[in-house]
Amino acid sequence: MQDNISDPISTIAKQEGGQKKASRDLSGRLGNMPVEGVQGFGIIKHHPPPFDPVAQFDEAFDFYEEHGYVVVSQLSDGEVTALNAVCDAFNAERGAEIDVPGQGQLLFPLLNYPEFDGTVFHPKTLPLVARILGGIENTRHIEFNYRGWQPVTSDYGMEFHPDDCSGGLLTLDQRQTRRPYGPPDMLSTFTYLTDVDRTTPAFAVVPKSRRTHNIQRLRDVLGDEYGEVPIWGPAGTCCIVDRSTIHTRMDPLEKDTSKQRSRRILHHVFARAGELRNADGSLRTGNGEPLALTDWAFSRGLIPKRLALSEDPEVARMFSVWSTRQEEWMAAGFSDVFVSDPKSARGPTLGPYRNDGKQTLTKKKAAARRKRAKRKTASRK
Ligand SMILES: O=C(O)CCC(=O)C(=O)O
Ligand SMILES: [Fe+2]
Repeated sequence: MQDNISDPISTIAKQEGGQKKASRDLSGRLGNMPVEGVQGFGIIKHHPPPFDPVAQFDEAFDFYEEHGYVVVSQLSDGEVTALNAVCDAFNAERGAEIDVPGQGQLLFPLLNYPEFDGTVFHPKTLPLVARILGGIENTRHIEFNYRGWQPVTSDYGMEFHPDDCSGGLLTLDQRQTRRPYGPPDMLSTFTYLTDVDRTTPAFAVVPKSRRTHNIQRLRDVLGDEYGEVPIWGPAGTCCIVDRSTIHTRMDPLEKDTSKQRSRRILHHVFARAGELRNADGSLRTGNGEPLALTDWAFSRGLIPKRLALSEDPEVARMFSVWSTRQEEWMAAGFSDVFVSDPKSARGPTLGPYRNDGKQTLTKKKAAARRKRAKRKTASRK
């Protein structure tokens, strides 16, 4: 079977086997801060103008396949205005309750804000998302978060990183060696609700990085082709990206904080369901998994009744990947008290927040939970 993605890192990785790592080749997040005081190497490159994902469907898909990301125009001005009005309301209502240290404002709109449901099924992006994931029948929604950032009070200096792909089930080695590479296991869409340019932070990607987690090695391999690409565009612009592509929230290039502006972003994560086999016949792992639970984000990944039990079969299928926490919530009759997370609430906060990040899962418990979730997901496919 031919490989469909030829990022150079995948061929280099084999040749390097057994060689000693260069000392600067630290893995993980530390390895992605090679230059003091700079995010990445500071080698800034630019993406072409956003594609119209309907009129330029094939071109947008081809660009994605080559680079691991693509930028498209998604929301209309009317949609941006309407969604921002909802965000204004929940920001005013929740205040500091949704301020997460180091993260800015974080809200999970899926549970109580049906106003955003259309962004999951958006006609501009869903067909392209589905094509990348190998068909709408294999496309599942697993997370939705809203993030707000303000100059000075929000954090600066996020490291370049891949988002942990497949809840840690897919190792770097598997990502580097599987043939064919695509379709990916997970795909993110980042949609801007505010204009993004050099005065704001920008979602930024390292093209062709989906098969590594270290930008130093990638730069060695790509040479002059290596670049860090801030996604700039008007509100309504959307970046569709392999979840394992290396990315960050790039600080505003404008360093005078009095000239910096705030930014709002919507982040959806889709997973590929169904079975895929490698060229050698072995079963590919990592597909269709719910995201691992984070304690400070208790309502992350929960799906409300109107979607999980929708009578519309296409909606129900889209929301059919359930974590064990989801099953516990359903067993509790979708009770508000069970969620108790201001980061997904609407209206006045009910009772104490039971999952404020102080509770920690032991490693053993977390592993058992993942194993159970895996078994359940597999039995539903
Ligand atoms: O806010 C951004 O631009 C990127 C955030 C990020 O890395 C993430 O949500 O995984
Ligand atoms: Fe990330």
